[in-house]
Amino acid sequence: MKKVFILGSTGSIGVNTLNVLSKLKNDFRVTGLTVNSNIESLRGQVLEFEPEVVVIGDQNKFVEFKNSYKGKAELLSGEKGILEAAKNSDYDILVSSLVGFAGLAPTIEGIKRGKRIALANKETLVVAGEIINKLLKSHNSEIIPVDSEHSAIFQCLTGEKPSSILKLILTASGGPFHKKPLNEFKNITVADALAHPNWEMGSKITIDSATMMNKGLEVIEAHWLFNLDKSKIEVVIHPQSIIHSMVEFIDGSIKAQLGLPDMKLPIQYALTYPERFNLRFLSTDLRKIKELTFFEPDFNKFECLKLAYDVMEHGGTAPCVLNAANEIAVSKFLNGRIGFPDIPVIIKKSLDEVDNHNMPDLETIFDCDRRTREFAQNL
Ligand code: MN3
Repeated sequence: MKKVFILGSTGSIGVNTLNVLSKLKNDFRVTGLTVNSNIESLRGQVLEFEPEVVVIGDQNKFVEFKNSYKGKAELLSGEKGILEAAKNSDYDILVSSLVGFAGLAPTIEGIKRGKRIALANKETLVVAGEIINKLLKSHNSEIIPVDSEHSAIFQCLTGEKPSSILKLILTASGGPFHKKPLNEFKNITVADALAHPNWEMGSKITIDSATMMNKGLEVIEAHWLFNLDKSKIEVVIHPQSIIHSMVEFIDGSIKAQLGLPDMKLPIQYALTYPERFNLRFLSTDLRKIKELTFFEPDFNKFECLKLAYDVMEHGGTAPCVLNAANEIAVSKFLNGRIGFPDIPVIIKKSLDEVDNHNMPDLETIFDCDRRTREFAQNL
């Protein structure tokens, strides 16, 4: 019986994880859940899975939940509570599915305990990849990617030698604006940007998909996860989202992983690896899909993707600045304070103005994140 702790259980990945686990109750038990403020959904989850510890980020919601809760779970609150639970509670697998930079600190607690990390929070590797890789080694912990592209590559690489890899090919749906001309980007509304053609996700990652920053973050994530130079990581637009990513080997062979765009598959694989468990309702009928097409990404139109490649060149805290500025820019766009084309502008200005530190330690990264947010907020 494997014990699972879920960071962010009412988000899109968290809900899908519980969905998967509800059918694997003979092999897995949920021991911990954390949410930010959605205590309405949390109540049902707690009733069904009876975790030992529950953390609620928002203080008011914590009090509200505590006053009506009659179960036996230990209740904690705030960022401190999340860290404490990640540090001390009982689990074998940490599902890291908080949104953004907030996922970093609790994920590190899981790594330091030598646990398996089912990683959906790509920002952890984007801002602190080098440090994370060192910690994984010294604490004998492992990351199994949940991000569908990285799960695909991970599956393609099973049984292969690193020296056989020619390049990784990350597929991207292209988002809702793949065909829209650049001069119309200024008219894009929040509703337009939130209408993703293939995937149902939270609002932050959906906007990231529309700007293609999501793919940029994934290139950086792949760089650290698979220890490959950025020159060996390519992006190809594949609007059907059936091929989740590919690996080309030195003999010209390309391996791809295919399936319907449903996060349950990569989530379950990260939990059960190296085993595969039944998930047959996800069976893909290629005769119905008929067509798989591919295009080159337009780096002029999707500047965020280019910026992500650029920060890998600079290294140091540049990816942290990119990520923090992007989080602020996306929230400003969602609040109607800036236009869609302003997102890369804010990121560029932040990269120009916030100073870069080489070989940062964790403290430097937290400081860089704070300073960048402040700077981007005031733009
Ligand atoms: Mn992805």
